[in-house]
Amino acid sequence: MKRTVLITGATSGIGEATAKKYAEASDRLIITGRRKDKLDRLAEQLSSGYGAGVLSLCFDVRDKDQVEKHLGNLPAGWDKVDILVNNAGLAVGLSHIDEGVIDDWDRMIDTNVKGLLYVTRAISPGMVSRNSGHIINIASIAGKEVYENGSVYCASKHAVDALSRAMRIDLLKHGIKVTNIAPGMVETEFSLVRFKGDNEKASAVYSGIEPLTGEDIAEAIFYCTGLPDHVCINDLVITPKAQANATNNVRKN
Ligand code: NDP
Ligand code: 8X3
Repeated sequence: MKRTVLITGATSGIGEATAKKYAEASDRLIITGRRKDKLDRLAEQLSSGYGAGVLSLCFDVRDKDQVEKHLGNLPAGWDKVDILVNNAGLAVGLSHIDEGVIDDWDRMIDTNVKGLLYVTRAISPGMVSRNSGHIINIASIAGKEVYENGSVYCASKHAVDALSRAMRIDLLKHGIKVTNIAPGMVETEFSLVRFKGDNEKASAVYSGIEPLTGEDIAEAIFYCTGLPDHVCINDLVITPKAQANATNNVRKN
């Protein structure tokens, strides 16, 4: 049976690959993001390339009124979300705590933590009323460990990790599964955003390493949501073979 899958941050990287993965399986997609051109292009690809039903919603997850406007009133036929992938997120900047840029901190906390909460608050009541659903939270290895210059991003992903564990308890009696996925290095637009558009710094992150791709993470998400109803994967840490954790990796050159 076709499932309705809502993916936040589907305009690039992990979210985009995940949308394609579900479309390939003939599921129905609600895709979101701020960049309308990218959203429109993806919607077109999903519907003409895969024949998928698509609802595309352009909004900023940091804006709770916009989240409520779009997700609190999903159109008929789209209002029963089976799978929510809380993926929209970002790292902005790298700095020691005493030199941190407060606007960068706000962007990370507002997107990664508050945005995820607003979206979950809008979608989870429907799941509760139907006693079914699956929420996938895209956290990070930065939610398992901390590293120099990454304090606020790491804190925001530790919050996602804690929210995954806590929402699993709250939603347990309603038959809703919660899966936390913690990727290591994935080559997407992530580093370009972290380095504020500096391509050279962004590509250096992946030099000499075969990083994960958005498709690798999409595969894992899809797997977690395809298991028998009584099985719930709680937490997955996924790194490239060349990465042991946030600070130890081997590079070829
Ligand atoms: P990308 O930068 O490629 O994708 C991020 C997505 O989030 C985009 O679609 C972007 O869309 C969306 N987004 C960002 N801010 C907002 C916002 N305020 N409102 C709505 N959408 C927003 O990076 P990834 O695919 O790598 O990142 C996806 C998730 O994976 C993030 O949560 C990230 O923290 C996490 N992650 C990434 C890792 C990596 O190494 N790449 C490793 C571990 C976790 P738009 O700009 O159109 O709004
Ligand atoms: C992204 C992975 O190691 O840059 O969440 O924090 S890392």
